Amino acid sequence: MKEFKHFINGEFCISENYFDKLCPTDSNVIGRVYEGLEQEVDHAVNAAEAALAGPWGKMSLDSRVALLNSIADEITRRFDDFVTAEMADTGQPRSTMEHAFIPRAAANFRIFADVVKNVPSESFMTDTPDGAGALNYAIRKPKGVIGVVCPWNAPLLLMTWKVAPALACGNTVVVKPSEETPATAALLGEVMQTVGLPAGVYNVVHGGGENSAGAFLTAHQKVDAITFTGETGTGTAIMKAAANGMRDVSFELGGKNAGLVFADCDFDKAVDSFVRSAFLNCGQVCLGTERIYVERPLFEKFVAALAIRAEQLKAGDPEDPTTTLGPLISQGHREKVLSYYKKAIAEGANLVTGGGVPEMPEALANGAWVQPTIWTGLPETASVVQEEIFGPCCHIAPFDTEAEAVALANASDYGLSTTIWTSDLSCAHRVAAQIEVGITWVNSWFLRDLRTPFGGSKQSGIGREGGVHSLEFYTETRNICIKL
Ligand code: NAD
Ligand code: 6OD
Repeated sequence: MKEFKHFINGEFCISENYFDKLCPTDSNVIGRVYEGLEQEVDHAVNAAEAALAGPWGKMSLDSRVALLNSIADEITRRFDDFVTAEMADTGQPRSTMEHAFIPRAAANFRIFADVVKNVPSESFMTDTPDGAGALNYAIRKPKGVIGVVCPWNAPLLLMTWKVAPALACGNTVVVKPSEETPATAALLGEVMQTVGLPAGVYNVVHGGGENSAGAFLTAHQKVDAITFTGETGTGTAIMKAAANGMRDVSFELGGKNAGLVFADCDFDKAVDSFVRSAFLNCGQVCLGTERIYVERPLFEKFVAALAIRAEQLKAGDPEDPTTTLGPLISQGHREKVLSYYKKAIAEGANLVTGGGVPEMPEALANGAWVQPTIWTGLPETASVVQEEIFGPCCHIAPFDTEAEAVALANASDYGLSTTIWTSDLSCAHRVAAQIEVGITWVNSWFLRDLRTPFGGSKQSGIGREGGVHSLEFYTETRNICIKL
């Protein structure tokens, strides 16, 4: 049985408490996860604080950049280990890991090595009454110890999306991975040892949220800033903890993302894309589409085409190359998703496809499987249309005018992402500018340039990360004014 240990001050260690890690495909125990409490969090935060005063704090930018690139190289060298570890934790197909999620970890380290090396600093010449003037210039300083609290849906991608810029800026980190997905954060500890990252710069404490490592980390007064990806409700709890001590936060939270399909779109490409945005990772992608609005002339044809494609998805063993659909992360999450499947019917939905649990071979019968599901016919007030489900499901409704499409997309407390499908670029520009989200894709989805601002509007987040936007969060900018 595997053991998932904490990684503190450059070494793997265990603690008294532990819990079982279950495999989502069959609910068998695959490992023991050590649970960090106050003592382990304190140990990690103290190590992270001490590392700031050691060789890491004094390291030249060039050396830091070289280390980040070595981390990327080593992740690439151990690509298969990361793929296998994350497959075991999440149960998702090998192809999803190999193409969508794991390569991003190395890319995250490379991009922020480039950004931090090339970002210019700001300067202003100021007129003064004596005519000599003054020169202002800004310098960036690391914020200090960063608490990184992560979800389970794309564990390595989302964790390195925060750890890479934090380290690029000279901070140290204490990572709290999700209790559901401990493997790749621990494996990254091995990478850090191999490349010679100074002890205490990268620390991992496993455990849960409330009354566990997550809450202890975010409450710790030596944590200077907190970056979090997860549910909006958890973000609220973390923000309260961060208020104590006036610590900065960066939040990437939940979503209820809309897709808009105009009648003039490239139909086949649109359907292909919605198969991904609704069902990739078994619908457990924050940027995924759970509400689709289709211009009326195309509505019936679109619903029928997406239903056929949903029915063609093949749930199964993640190692089987023909598998295209994994399970949900846990039985607990399956209960939540199935409760929405029931609610949809109770609220009057027309069930187009799915709605239950697929029949699986005996070896996988106890896994957290659900069918990809499509509904139509619900009012906009239905809970299935308003609340984030985070499963392989979507509601599809027709619209008649551009203004109506915009209003429907915006009728949500969330504001993470939208995908618009049209061949009329003027329409795309007009509509995109009106949608209240952090990111809008036109004729694409999840096409990422890591230099661009990423984050959510409304209840989907606070702040932006990506490119120089990450530097804004992971550094403190100080102005120096020199009277000439
Ligand atoms: P979650 O909020 O339940 O848990 C996320 C992390 O927070 C876990 O590590 C958990 O242990 C920890 N946590 C829980 N309670 C805590 C507390 N009181 N104090 C400190 N830490 C605590 O989220 P999840 O279920 O792991 O992930 C799914 C959610 O994440 C969905 O809502 C999804 O939309 C969101 N998400 C958002 C983005 C984005 O970029 N906006 C990306 C991925 C996932
Ligand atoms: O691409 C990213 O940087 C990012 N944060 C993706 C989030 C995916 C959510 O499941």
